[in-house]
Amino acid sequence: MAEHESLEFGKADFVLLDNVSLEEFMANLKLRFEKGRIYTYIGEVVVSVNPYRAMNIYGRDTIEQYKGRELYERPPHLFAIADAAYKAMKRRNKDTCIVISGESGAGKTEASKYIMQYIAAITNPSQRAEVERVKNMLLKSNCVLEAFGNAKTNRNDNSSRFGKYMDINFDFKGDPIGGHINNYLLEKSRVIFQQEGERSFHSFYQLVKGAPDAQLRSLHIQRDPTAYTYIKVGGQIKVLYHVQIKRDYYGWQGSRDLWHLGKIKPFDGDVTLIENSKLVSILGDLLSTKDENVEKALLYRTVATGRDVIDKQHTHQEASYGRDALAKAIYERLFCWIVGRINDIIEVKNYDVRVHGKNTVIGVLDIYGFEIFQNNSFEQFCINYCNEKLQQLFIQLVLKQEQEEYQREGIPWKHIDYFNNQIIVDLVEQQHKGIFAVLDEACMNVGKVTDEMFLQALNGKLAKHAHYTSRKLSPTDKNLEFDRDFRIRHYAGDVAYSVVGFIDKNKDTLFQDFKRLLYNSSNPVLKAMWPEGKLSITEVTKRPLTAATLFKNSMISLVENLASKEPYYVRCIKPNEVKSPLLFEHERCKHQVEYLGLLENVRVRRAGFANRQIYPRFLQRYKMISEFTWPNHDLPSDKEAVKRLLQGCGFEHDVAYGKTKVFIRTPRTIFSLEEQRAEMVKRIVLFLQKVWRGTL
Ligand code: AD9
Ligand code: MG
Repeated sequence: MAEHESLEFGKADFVLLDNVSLEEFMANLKLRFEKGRIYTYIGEVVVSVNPYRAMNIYGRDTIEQYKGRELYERPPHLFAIADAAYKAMKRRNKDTCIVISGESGAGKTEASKYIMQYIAAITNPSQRAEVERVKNMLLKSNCVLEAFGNAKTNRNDNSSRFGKYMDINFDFKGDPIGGHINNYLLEKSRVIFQQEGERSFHSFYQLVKGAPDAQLRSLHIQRDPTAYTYIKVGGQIKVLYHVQIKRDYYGWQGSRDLWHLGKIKPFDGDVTLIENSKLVSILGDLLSTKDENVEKALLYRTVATGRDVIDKQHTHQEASYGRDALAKAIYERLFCWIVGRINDIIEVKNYDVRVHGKNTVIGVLDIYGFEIFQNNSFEQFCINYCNEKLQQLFIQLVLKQEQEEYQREGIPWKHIDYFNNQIIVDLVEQQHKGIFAVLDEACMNVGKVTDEMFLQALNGKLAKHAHYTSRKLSPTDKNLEFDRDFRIRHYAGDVAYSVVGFIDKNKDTLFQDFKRLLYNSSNPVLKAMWPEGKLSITEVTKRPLTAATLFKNSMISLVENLASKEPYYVRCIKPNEVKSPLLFEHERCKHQVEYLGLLENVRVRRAGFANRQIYPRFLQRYKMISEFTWPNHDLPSDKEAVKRLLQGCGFEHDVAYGKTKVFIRTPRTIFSLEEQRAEMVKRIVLFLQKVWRGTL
């Protein structure tokens, strides 16, 4: 427990509140926010409130203060949690992960960057060149991925539109030797459409504003972003941070392979481009393929009818659909390609486990936060489902397993209630009955299935579900404005989703003609992005997995991966809707504290134990500090020996004895045991040295 700060700043750990009530929790959170203390602990969980202003707490001097320290020795900070994860990995050879959660704009991405910076700053004291290279690449990759994967939304000016999980690999010395990034579902529909007040991905505006004239000319791009339909839909073409954009642009343009991105930029969103042969020839040039092939792919579709293969002309609507699908797919594949290139550069090389020992991992997860917009579609549905999954993981690891373990070990325990969102996770992902399953079934049907038919199917299957409703099921509900909406009661609030576009987005069809077109490009990078283009029309038979199924599978494996590591949590809170550094909107914050389950977290933590170890392991580590156990004990069991040891040290009041494990309430006790152990180890070494030298 962090106790060192003056009380003027409130309690540094919510566990120290006099009474665990929502009122006291909120009063402490507000007091600390107003005093500029944006971080507070719940045991080892960091609660962070977005300050919306530059804080002078991330510099070199602060890093030095946290390096190698125990959590409760310094004021709460992200650096302390990063250090704890690092220490656990180094001391105990454990894979750890830092899970950062909170709604859109709460500060997850910023937190993940500070954590990475901290880890980079405290490692590689001997300045090995290869390690420096890896660290550099890990840090720089952020800039590139943010340019291509972040955008201004109505919730956040720099909103992550993809999920990111980054593993950092460490060698036996604890220095970073590589890494790997997994990216999750990029919101590619943004390439062709933005809600009012929003923008497309930063990269488009950075290119238009930042690239030198000659480069733009060679890409046939004008400086004026209003010339491009796709990036002005949201009406927010104004570049927000001109200076920064220039810097960012130069940040990623250094990676010369990325340049072909520019080549797709002029892909303007007008079907008239077919009428405008100049645009077709620009596209042919930029895609390194023949003009007539571009035109044909945009206007025709090759279909197999029995043994015959014919070219069927698109209707106006089909052509528009195909053009948009192509633009989205090119951007998405480019994004994945960039991630792949970064992975090539940062992957662990030349590491021999037999020589260097096990390499361990710290994973950092920064996803898109829970979001509610004026109009919510398939993308919001996926993003919010992802947040449900992470909340479920938190519940499993922090609230549920903890309590189950006390019960299993026979430690007296009064159960603490919490809302378990598993019911909502099931509502979305359950086989046969879940929303994704119903959607997939609708997409599987031959013949024309409309979004409305999908909604009907949902209504039929889920009419009785406590977390699902729609206009049809609740006709008098004033919060459901449209017939086309269904509403989910999420852990973090109610969201009405418009079904319009669900079927198309889930099928995610891209005509094979486009894949073939790009596979046949003479640009090797483009070609490599479209391997399926190799197949001829008669060879393409297998239906690809739907977007929902792919996303669901990737979320399930993400959660499995996180659960296999020792988790550390950062819970981010957004203090207001207007990005103000001063405003603490009480109701908004209270709502987040409630849905994040923070109060329950305090209760479990407060009644619980910070540390636990099975008896033999505990003895092995600390037996040298007690005469009863060193070098061996003669007590009937390890449990008895541990009891004697702890009694002897005067820690009896701070521990409980389970069936197989000893439970220690405060970290301070562990810290003290560690100190005594270090002292004894030193003495033993000195003693042995004397014995060897024969001076004893
Ligand atoms: V989203 O789910 O990707 O839409 P995030 O990632 O939770 O969201 P982000 O980290 O992007 O939010 O923070 C939003 C903005 O808040 C940043 O652009 C900063 O302007 C501001 N912010 C967040 N954290 C800090 C901080 N520690 N110090 C200063 C901050 N400003
Ligand atoms: Mg983010």
